[in-house]
Amino acid sequence: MDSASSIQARRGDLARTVVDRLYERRPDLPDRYGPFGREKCVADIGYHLLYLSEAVAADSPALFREYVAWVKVLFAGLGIPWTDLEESLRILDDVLEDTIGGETARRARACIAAALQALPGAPDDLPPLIAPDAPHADLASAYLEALLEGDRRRAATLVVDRVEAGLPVRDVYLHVFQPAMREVGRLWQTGRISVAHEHFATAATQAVMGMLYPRIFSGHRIGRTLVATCISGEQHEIGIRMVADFFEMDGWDTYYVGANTPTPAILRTVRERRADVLAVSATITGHIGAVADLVRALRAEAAAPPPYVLVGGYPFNIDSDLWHKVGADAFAGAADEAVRIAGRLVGILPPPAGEAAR
Ligand code: B12
Repeated sequence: MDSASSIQARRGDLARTVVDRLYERRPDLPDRYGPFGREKCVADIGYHLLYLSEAVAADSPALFREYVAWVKVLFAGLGIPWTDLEESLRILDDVLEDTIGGETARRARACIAAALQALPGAPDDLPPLIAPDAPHADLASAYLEALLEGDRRRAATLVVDRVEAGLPVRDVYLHVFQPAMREVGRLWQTGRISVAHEHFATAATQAVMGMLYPRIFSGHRIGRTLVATCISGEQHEIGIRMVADFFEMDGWDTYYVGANTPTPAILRTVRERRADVLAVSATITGHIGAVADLVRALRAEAAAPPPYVLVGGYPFNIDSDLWHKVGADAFAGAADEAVRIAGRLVGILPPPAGEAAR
């Protein structure tokens, strides 16, 4: 998997060429998007190219198709017609043919074609992510409401009271924090709340997770070690923190190093801790290349046998083959599944019927 594709290297130039052509064709745009519109448009096309280059490197049209569907919703919230997005992608397609050419352009254009085909039918709004009939939906909704009202104390009390009444921490993680945070993302994406709300909800949730720690760091040990990290550049850390906590609750010794960890620091930590499993999280598709680079660097180390590598996060949930393409040993879509899969990798749980372990 080649992350340093020629598209990524020429992102700035390509974005500007697309926007020049778009503004030439559309004399109405300066009035519609105002004096800063043109530069914002260059930045947007730059993002499209970042996602496109990762989709090309991973040979995954699905990644780009999902990204474009996501942009459609985002743009609807900002009052930008999806047909403007469609037009800019068509121009991008031409620009790639004219400027990049070869196999890279062919793969990129296949990704754009898949995205363009799906675009008209993709929704421009998203349904709420806390389903009323989901387990503990009442608590998840009340927790979210408290967060959106800026009432961290109420949010914490709601959760702590239910845990004291017997609700397992695992259920709080998977059925309260996870859907509430994903709903926060939907509300931001559709223009209903601000980034400040997103930051507040994150900080509050991390604080409440901290309050539950006495219940996490207790019990039996199984003599296995997990190092858990976000890939370099990645700021989304709640998901991987949940993963680490699930391992801790199952008796693993965990070493959670958090957001945006540089690759050399991850490699060193794995050595120092003699990790059995390295869990790596990436949420932003633009970081997939860095995950592949990390796995390569880990396997190239001559010393002790490398740990098993488990990956997860948003793009891995979209493309079910992506874990394989980045060279990992396995992937899991959620924290509970991650512990089961790692248990099989290290041989403390039997493989599922009909499958052999590595
Ligand atoms: C909070 C948040 C932020 C915070 C993160 C702060 C922090 N300290 O964590 C801040 C404000 C910094 C942020 C920034 C950005 N964010 Co943001 N963010 C979110 C939000 C709302 C919640 C993330 C979260 O905690 N989810 C809950 C956890 C529990 O779910 P999870 O991460 O999926 O994790 C589970 C599984 O995926 C899996 N898993 C995760 N990692 C791993 C690893 C392994 C090894 C395994 C096995 C499993 C596994 O297990 C977890 C537990 O079950 C999401 C919405 C969403 N859908 O998640 C958007 C979201 C991820 N962000 C998004 C975006 C666009 C951004 C920004 C680019 C712009 C922005 N909003 O400011 C920047 C990029 C920052 C960067 N470089 O990383 C988009 C991404 C869309 C896309 N197409 O890529 C989302 C989906 C919002 C949306 N609906 O549009 N964000």
